[in-house]
Amino acid sequence: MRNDLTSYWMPFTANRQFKADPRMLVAARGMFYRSHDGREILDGTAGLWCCNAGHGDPRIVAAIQRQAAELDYAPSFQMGHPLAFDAASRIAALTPATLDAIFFCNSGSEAVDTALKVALAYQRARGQGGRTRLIGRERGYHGVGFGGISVGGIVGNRKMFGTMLAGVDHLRHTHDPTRNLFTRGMPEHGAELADDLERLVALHDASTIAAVIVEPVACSTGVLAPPKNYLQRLRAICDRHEILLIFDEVITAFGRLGGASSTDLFGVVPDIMTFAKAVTNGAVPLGGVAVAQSIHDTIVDSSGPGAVEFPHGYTYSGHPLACAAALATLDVYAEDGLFERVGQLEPHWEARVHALRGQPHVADLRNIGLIAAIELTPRANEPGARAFDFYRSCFERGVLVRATGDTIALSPPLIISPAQIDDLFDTIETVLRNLP
Ligand code: PXG
Ligand code: PLP
Repeated sequence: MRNDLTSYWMPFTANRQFKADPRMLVAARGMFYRSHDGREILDGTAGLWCCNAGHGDPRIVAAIQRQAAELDYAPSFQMGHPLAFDAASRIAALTPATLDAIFFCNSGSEAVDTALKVALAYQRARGQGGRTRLIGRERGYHGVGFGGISVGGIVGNRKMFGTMLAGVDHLRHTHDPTRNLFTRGMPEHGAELADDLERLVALHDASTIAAVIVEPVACSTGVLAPPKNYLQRLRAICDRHEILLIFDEVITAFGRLGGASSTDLFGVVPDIMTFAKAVTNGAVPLGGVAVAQSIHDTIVDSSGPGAVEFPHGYTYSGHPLACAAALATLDVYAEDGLFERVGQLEPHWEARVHALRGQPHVADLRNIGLIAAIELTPRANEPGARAFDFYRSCFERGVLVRATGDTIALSPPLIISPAQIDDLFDTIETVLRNLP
């Protein structure tokens, strides 16, 4: 390794362990990364859940190259450029029919902060300024901004950072291994866990609650699909109490579940949804929120002429390169039928996932869309260690997976072939059989 590794403080990484034994990726094409030692690595995670069209698609590369030469940057405040409007229209056409106002930022974390701020601004604009409370859910991941960790429910991401936002509360999570082990798709049991919102309404009163934010499928915590009817029930309770429902679709949006958003699969329409990651195939950072037109109109119409109606935005909101990448990416998804491909691959995917039942260390298996989780039995007094060894061993054998806690998450690019699904699971079986 030629590089000096000292200066780069790596995100969500065991820095000392990594720097003692680094894993570097130097190139990528299609389904494969190339490692610094020249090996082809099958991408079982679409990078970090973003590269749904695989790597280096020439149509996306060309669009970014063209845009960099044409207009590298344009101020985002009090100024526009055509591609930002085009990208917003294109995204609005893919999100649920009522979500037509698109606000751009640069990441999922910023999208979450933006969504929470839209919710607060809306409640105030409609004369409900007392509704300042935000409700998240245990085990939720909403990025790393102060808003996101406040509504998030992963203790390791919260405990170092003090009191965060005030007035946040959390719903119970939906994982119930006593009733829902080895679930294919949505768990049968647990719709009633949505009623936990009624507990929080009884505790705080609805007049203090602005919004509830959940991931339709909670991915980072280990892939938890919503129990059947859970999201419908949550939607109904929000409606009853005039609480906004925010879906954090940073992972689920644009293909992962076989549709543009989770609404295409679950049929539940949020008031606000976030997106990031796959919107540009990961090639240029871009995040955003899709907001109900009525929410947008209430905020915008509540201030006088000439006023900045929503004092929020980023230097790089609607960045030209990101918008070019988004437009090209969404074209590729449509041209190549990649959302539909998920439905075609799913039976084989699900069969290979659940064929792992009975292998050493396998405590649970879950799948939905082109996502799977392999939950391992943890080693005594060493949480996460077995899954991390599994991840390293897969990497040595030429397969990239993701370890979170003692769960292995899989989310390959949607271009994966059935034969590559077999390669992925053949390697996983070998690793499981040899794992201490
Ligand atoms: N919300 C959700 C639902 C996410 O999954 C974010 C917000 C934050 O996005 P940014 O772009 O700020 O990272 C995410 C990100 C993993 C993993 O392995 C998941 C994410 C990021 C990195 C790793 O589970 N999700
Ligand atoms: N900090 C300082 C000192 C700034 O001037 C700015 C933007 O102008 C920011 C933070 C916010 O940066 P961004 O708009 O890229 O989020």
